[in-house]
Amino acid sequence: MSGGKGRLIAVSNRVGPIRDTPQAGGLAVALVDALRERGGLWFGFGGKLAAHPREAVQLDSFEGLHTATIELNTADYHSYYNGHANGCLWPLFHFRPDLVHYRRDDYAAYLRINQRFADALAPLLQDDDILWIHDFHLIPLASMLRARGCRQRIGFYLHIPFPALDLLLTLPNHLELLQQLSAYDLIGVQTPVNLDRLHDCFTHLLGLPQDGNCWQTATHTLRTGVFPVGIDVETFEGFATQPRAVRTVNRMRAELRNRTQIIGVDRLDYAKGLLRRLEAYERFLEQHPRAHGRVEYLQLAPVSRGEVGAYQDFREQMERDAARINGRYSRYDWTPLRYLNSPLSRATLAALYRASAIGFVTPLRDGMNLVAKEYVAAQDPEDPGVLVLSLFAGAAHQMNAAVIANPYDSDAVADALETARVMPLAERRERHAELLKGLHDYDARRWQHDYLDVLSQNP
Ligand code: GDG
Repeated sequence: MSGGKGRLIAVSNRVGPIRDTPQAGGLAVALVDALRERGGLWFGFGGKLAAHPREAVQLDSFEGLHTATIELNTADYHSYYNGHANGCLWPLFHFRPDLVHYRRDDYAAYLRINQRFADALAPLLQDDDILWIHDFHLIPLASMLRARGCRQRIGFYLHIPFPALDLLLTLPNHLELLQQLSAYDLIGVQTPVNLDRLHDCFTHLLGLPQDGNCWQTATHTLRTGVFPVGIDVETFEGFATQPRAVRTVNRMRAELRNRTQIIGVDRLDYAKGLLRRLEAYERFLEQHPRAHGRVEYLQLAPVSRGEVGAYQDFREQMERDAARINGRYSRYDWTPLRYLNSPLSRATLAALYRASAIGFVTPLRDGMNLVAKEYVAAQDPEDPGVLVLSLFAGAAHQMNAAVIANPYDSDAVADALETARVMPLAERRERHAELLKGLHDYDARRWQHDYLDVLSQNP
């Protein structure tokens, strides 16, 4: 097997768009950063569905970023993406078995789409390429590439949490999933607790012999490791301080008239804890009448996976709860909550983070959560805001200087908001400096270097 001097081939469900602002979604943002830095090819679905998709791979390049994309069959894609990936694996891996819909037909489509990826990708590969496959949509891909004779080194990175053994057992094909994972040369996860859960399954369900982070399979040595995803800190700081952003921040501050702005930014997804977050904000308003008229909560929640049933129900409930809070507390001169579903540019987002004195990030379960990191990077170090962060975001493992709260305890989250609201400047600066140092120490570059270094080394 070859080492790591060749091209980097990054593979993810969706590629691009490479010419526009990246869409909402942490994976796209992190991958573009990694490929720009290292060079190589980004392979995946290009966004065009058809009853009879073209076999040919489309190649494209823009500012040093090369892509190879494929078209997919419409019906298969829906079963694979809305069905097995987002209707079964996503809720299961986020500890929501109540929302899991497993269907054999969806799983068959998931395998067919992965076969299609393997068929299109295998002929593009050179002997010394190194492959980095991303996320739960593509778990079987390494085993399928191996079946087509590919000998390159292949790594997998899981952006979302790995479930506890008991939960994984509820998946009818859990053994197959673990065998598919064991075909990789390296599996990376976000935090040590996810690694422990993965190890538990390898030991107790596959019975693989272990030596630290090395596992002996029938064919090769599989390695595992923790590689926390970081952001490109300088670029984000740059967004927040460019003249247009500064004008947005100033305008927003003038409109706020000394009110404290709380900001939440999440794909509209039940795992992000938005319903509990609204409940906690309502609790905060109940408990702190003096804050009425003095705080405003801006929640940005671009619509995501709108074709999956669980997301539609969740969206309706969000709208009801947001309306209830405003109905209960609004005054003619104050609206306590603004709730927006349309996506914004990254530059506007950075300006909004900077204009907000509190970053409100309380997922019920999250692989990492890049919003927590972006919020910190966008702050003015002289007068920084405070991050309120869920215990169950992977980011909490690295960001101890945030105000950490349990998202299932609405009183504790309400307390955390009040702690953040009244925190003295000296403490805000101290916490921010520590958080910012952590972002620099583990940024996007470090993430991809650490991962690709291990993948390139011989076990
Ligand atoms: C997965 C894991 C892990 C959001 N709204 C807008 C917008 N965004 C951007 C944010 C951020 C990204 O989307 C969201 O990233 P997260 O990390 O919070 O969450 P997921 O999308 O669920 O990502 C997650 C991540 O992968 C990386 O490993 O951290 O745990 O679930 O970058 O800024 N961007 C723009 N407009 C918006 O309205 N431009």
